[in-house]
Amino acid sequence: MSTQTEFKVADLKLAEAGRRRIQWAESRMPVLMALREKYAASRPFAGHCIAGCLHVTKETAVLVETLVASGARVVWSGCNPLSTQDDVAAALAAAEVPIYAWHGMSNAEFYWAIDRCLEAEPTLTLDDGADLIFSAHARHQELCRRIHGGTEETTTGVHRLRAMGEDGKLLYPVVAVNDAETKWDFDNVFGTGQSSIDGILRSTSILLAGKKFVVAGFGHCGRGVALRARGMGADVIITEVNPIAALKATLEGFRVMTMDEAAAVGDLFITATGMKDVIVRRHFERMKSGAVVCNTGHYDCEVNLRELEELAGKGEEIRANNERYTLPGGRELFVLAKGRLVNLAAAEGHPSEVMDMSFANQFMSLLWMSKEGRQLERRIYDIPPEQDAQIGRLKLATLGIAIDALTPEQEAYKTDYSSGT
Ligand code: RBV
Repeated sequence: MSTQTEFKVADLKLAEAGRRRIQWAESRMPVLMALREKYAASRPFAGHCIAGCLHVTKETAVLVETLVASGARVVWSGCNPLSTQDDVAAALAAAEVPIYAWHGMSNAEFYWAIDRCLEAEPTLTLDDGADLIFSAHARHQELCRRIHGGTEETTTGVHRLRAMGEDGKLLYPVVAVNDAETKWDFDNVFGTGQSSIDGILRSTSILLAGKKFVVAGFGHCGRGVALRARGMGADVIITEVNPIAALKATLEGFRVMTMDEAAAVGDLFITATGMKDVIVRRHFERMKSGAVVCNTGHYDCEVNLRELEELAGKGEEIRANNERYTLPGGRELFVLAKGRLVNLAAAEGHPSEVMDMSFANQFMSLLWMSKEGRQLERRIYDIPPEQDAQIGRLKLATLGIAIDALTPEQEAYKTDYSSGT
């Protein structure tokens, strides 16, 4: 074993604290740990190098170490400048994982870290937001010819990669992990719901009960946040651009209005849209003094902070992950986590229990691609329903929950078009 693993983290002395947090996550991720146990002997990833670009959290560390235990060489960078948990990064570096990630890295350092991972000549890539795939395509095309495939963790990344695939620009196949039922119906809804509220509370400690809580976007993530905020007694308002999503929100009992209307009434705003410029100058101009603004979408362009700075100058940090902007006339607005993912920057990201299923999907998708070799088409692949069902069954078993099974007669009845009423 090399004792000279290259890495760049904030402070290696944090490794012990990081290790304790990783152990805590392991105790809450039984599906991933079962996969680790299952593949530790056969080491199916032997000979593969997996480059990952995904939030460096305690849950991600459990995934990384499961891939290593299954025979892979793994190199890692964070997928967001503010989401790296420095103690976890230190623990991975101490365990000889080449990792290039620290909290607060600049944009230039972010791409520097990705390039370090690509220089390791991966055969598989794992993304959250597709920055690694985009970088490989833009700056390391020769490498793309050797990569068997990649995976993508999040909605925004999948949207962009599907567009790239449709334009015939993908140089290697990608599995859309985000679109697995055992991912987006749980991670995106319950993970985002809880962790976003967690980030808001850690950075503000406000009372949610009675607050006008504006959620922009009623997709999986926005719905998750809306449900949890309502559960805490907030008066939740939804803004949407999609008529079906707006109707769903209405029939789930939420008030729906435009952002122009909501801007004047909201106490707290959270964007979960995947779209840029959802909250812009004219909205800031209408907001009440004291309003809190944050984002839980993948990129930091949903809240246009440049336009806020044009109105109010630079923000002043008044507590961790909370900056005050004072507008002419004295009105104050508060922005959390610099408009980046509030759940990962101001809290710890999604709870381990949901990441267990998301990362089991990551593991199994990478395993499938490693077996298929270079013969797959250069397009986006969906998770096969059997994989979803298998992960669902495993998760239920770890929760000690039994379900019924159809009899053969019932199975036949499902498709029996002659049985009538
Ligand atoms: N996410 N990861 C975590 N605790 O490791 N929390 C959230 C974690 C992922 C989640 O799967 C989502 O799709 C993505 O972060 C958004 O960047």
